[in-house]
Amino acid sequence: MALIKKGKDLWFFEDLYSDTTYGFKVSRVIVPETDTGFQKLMILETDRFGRVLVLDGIVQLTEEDEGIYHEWIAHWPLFALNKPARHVLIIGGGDCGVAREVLRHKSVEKVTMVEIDKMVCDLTRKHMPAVCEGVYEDPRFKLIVGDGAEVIRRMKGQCDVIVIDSTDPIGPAQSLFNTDFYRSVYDALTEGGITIHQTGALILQPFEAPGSWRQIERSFDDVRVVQFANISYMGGPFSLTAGSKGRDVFKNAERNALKAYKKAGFKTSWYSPRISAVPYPEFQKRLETDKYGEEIVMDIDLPGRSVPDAKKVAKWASRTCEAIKMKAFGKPVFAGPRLADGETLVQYVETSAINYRRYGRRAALNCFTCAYLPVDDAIRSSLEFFKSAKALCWHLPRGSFADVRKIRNNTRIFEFSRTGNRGTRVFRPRLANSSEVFAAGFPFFKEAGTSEFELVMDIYDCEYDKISSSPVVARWAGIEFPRMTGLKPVGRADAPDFGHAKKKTAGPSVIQLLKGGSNISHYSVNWLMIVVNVVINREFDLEKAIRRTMRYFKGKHAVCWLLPRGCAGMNLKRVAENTLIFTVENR
Ligand code: AG3
Repeated sequence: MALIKKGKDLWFFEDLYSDTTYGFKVSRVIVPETDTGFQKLMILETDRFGRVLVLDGIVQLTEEDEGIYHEWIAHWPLFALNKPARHVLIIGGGDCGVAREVLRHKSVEKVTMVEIDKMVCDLTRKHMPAVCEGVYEDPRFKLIVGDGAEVIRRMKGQCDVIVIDSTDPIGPAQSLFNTDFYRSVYDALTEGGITIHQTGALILQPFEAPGSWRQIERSFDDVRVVQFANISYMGGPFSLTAGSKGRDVFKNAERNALKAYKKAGFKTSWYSPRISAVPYPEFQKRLETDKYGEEIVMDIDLPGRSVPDAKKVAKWASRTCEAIKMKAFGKPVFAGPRLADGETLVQYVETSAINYRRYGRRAALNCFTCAYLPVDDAIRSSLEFFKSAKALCWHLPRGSFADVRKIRNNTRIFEFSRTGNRGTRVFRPRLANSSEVFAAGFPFFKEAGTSEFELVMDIYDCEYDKISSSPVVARWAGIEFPRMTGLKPVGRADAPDFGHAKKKTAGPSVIQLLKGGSNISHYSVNWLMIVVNVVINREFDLEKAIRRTMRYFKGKHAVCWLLPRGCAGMNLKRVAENTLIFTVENR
């Protein structure tokens, strides 16, 4: 599909996106599409851009503008260092453009390049010799043909800079975009070392840079996004994400660069130490604080004598959708029209779900979105709908990769009244140790009047294959979770495909109604993370449930909350003291 005849001219159109592309006129096909055993390679000649290297239908470089990318990805980390670089490792980069730029630094004694696909080296060397000019002749340069993810494990503490010049995280480069790989990159760096990775077009690949950021953030001491724009990589601003070993490395990056550049004694065409390393600081700020979603949890008293049935609650759900400006997806899910005590009703929305269940005369409401959530509007309209005077509220930042202390601080517990709006007192949950929660005899229902509770889990670093498959997540919700907790499923797990994953708003979602409550979960395939809410009126083995769930999805780290539900009217401070936040590691 990449090459198309237009009249008597031959045109190339890039295959990367299904709904947008760019193209150029080809004057000659130098290497017709060839299967290298790893990918499909093609080299084209154009009048405008010179020769162009294409892998799997995606433009990797053109002779005309390769300097922009190669200069930034090589010189930014090398000049940012607190010390002159001696050993540089390049993963990928078979065309040798990165190696060429790295070798211009006189301090560099050794450049090791690990390329999995030797045909990329051979064919670009033959047909685009200017890109690798001087590289193969330089005694400091060593090529290893092999898998970078494996070779790097043998290089502990040896490299000052590691440049990952890979293709996009589809095809052979997939193993270069996960946490285990990033951890081995960290281990291979010397103290004060820097790694840098190409992480895609900011706007056209909206989850790539944030995804890599979150993974690099977990393994490295500091993170930066470096941006540039060229012609080859369609889509305006393009990102490189860098990680440092050591806290203070990037702090001095600009100053180091100005000094080292002056001393280096060579000129660059595109890179400059005078351009701020972070041309879009607001974008970086957003990455630092971003979260996957947010949730407002409300406990309200139901006035009057009658209790709402499913029809009425479905109306609340659709009102809530209006209030928070979210489209409802599909029909509400519930066990029976009467909506008996402890029974849940769930309405999927564009990016996640809102739900209701009732215990006696109290209702436990949750409203979760993976987009901006107008919290006050959600509460106000719910109070209005049920004619309830007051809501006890927990506002939770979900899937925020920050430290648990920061997550605790961003968790707010407060009251909200129909007439007086938000109460002025705001409390935080208590930071607990998992061993306290997992101890035998942990009091679930310590507070008089609470007979149900909620376990909220955000599990990070899960395995892609586990969380992207609807049958696999449905099996966890419908069979494994009831088995590990002894909670009784009501009906089967509901895991419809609304195309969230494809649209990249979120992953699949799953509902399992339980006897006395429910288990609702959402899966973020882009951030390798899942969020789970279990509201229930009986105890179960928390440690078993959390650890086994982490094991099932191969998750490595979890941030959990435990909320006492159904305590509207209880002293707010006591509610906060009984609301716990804790982490669980599974390394
Ligand atoms: N490697 C990075 C190509 C990225 C293309 N991706 C994209 N346009 N989203 C280039 C190899 C050059 N040495």
